[in-house]
Amino acid sequence: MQQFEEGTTLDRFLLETMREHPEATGQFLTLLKQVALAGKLVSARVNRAGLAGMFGATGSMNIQGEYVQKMDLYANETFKRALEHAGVVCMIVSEEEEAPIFVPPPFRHGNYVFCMDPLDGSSNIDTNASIGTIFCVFRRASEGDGQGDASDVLRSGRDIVAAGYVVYGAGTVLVLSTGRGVQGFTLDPTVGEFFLSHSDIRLGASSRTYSCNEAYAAQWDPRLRAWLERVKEPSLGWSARYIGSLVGDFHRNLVKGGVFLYPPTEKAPKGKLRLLYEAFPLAYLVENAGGAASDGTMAILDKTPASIHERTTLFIGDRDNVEEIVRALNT
Ligand code: AHM
Ligand code: MG
Repeated sequence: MQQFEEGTTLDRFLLETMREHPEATGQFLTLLKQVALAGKLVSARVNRAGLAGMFGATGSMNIQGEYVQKMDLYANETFKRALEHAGVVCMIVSEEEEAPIFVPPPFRHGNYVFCMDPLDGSSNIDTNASIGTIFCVFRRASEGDGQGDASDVLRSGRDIVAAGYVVYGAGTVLVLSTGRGVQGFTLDPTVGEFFLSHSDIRLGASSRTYSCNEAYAAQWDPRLRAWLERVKEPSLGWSARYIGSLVGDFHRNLVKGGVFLYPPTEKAPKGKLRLLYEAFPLAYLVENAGGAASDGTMAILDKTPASIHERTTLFIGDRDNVEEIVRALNT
């Protein structure tokens, strides 16, 4: 694969990457460009949230039983609007909407399916901590050129053709993989363009940082608790980092190394995070960066959701750390 210099624009990166696929129709390129556009719009709004009256809840609950924040709604609408008119998707799945979203007339259906958590970590909006949009893309599996159906999304994570996230933090960074490595692009807000800033992100084999909500440890499988106690032995030199925003915690670990854990708890016996639009995209990125993602029994990408909002346990990060956790849970 062609090497790109830091400072390369996202547009140039996408165009030159697509040249390696002369059969491409341009839909995939357009889809990714529209994702970047929506990311810029949400980033601008997040930066102004306190001034624009966008802090706080709307007063309603989403289908997951969580209070909907104003920014959740804005991000959901922005990504939908950016994609539905472009003739690139036949279906969108969003954490914010119970049913799949179809392209309204008069827009054309496209060849791709877009699954997203439009604003992950939204309970952190009011605190200025990192939040983000997480997404993955499938090529449609259903026949024809009408709207998509369940076969387009209830399928193995191995069918993903692109995944990424936009993290709105101290800066806005788009992290993307189309199956060959992972690249990070930082938004320069003065010119409104994403530039390559994290070229070919690779994880080390192991790290000594864990990210989890340790307050729930008493509810975990005792074997996992024992693993945690073992790594806390001072001579091993481990450290903890956790903000409670998956995309923020994951981004830190991707850049600096670390393992993220969200095991089942009494409140969330199947895990809290969603398979299709949280675990799948991050698992795709982590595997493309040389890391691993597991639910404790199998690789996340080998799973097939039975429903679009299915939840999963998640252990994700540097390969050896994830393998060690899985071993601990199975002995
Ligand atoms: P959400 O903002 O889409 O509802 O995401 C759920 C968040 C994740 O970002 C994060 O990893 C997790 O919930 C934190 O959960 P907890 O507060 O139980 O540690
Ligand atoms: Mg989320």
